[in-house]
Amino acid sequence: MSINLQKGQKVNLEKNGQSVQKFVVGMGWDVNETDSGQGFDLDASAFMLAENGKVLTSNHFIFYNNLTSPEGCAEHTGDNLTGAGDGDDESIKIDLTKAPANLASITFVVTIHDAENRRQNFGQVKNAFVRVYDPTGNEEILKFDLGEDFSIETAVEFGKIYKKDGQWKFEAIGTGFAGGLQKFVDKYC
Ligand SMILES: [Ca+2]
Ligand SMILES: [Ca+2]
Repeated sequence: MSINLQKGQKVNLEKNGQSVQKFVVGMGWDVNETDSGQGFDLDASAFMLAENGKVLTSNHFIFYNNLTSPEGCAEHTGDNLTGAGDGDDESIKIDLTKAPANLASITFVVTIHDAENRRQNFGQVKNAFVRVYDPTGNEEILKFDLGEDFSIETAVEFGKIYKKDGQWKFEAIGTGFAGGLQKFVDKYC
C-alpha cells in the first residue's frame, strides 16, 4: 500500500519490509496556461550528491541534456514540454544496485524553464507531486502531494533519497526558491 507523505516526513524506501533497489521517481504538475499566455515548461532534474553535498561529477547532474548517469544508476526518461494530463509528467528511473559507493543522496527538483522571461512561477502551478513506484507491477510505494503554498518560486526541491546507516530513505521536502534551475546548479555543482 502506498504511503502519503507530509512535508518533512522521512520514510524507509521499502516494500513489505524489504528495501527497494530499483524504482521510478515520478513527478507531476499542471499549469494554468491562461495566467501567462505562453508555453509553460517545467523540468525535473536530479543531483547525485556525495557526503559533502556536491555532485559526484558533472555527469551526475541528471537533466534534459544529460539523461543518464555514467554507471546507469539514474536515467531521466525524457523532457515533457507541457505537463498536460494526469499522472507523471517527467520521471527518473533509479537503480541503486548500480550506485557508486560514494553516493550519499539524490535530490529531485522541478524548475520552470525560462521562467523569468515568461514571467512564470510556481504560484501558477497546481497538483504538484512526487511519487516513488516499483515499475514491476506499477506498484506505488509512496507519494508526496506538495500542496499549493507557492507564489514567486521558480525552483522547487520536491524530495530526496539518502542513505542512513546503510538504509536508503526518502524525505518529502517541497521547498521553493527563486532563481530557476541555476539556483540548484550553483548549490550542488
Ligand atoms: Ca519539461
Ligand atoms: Ca500534469
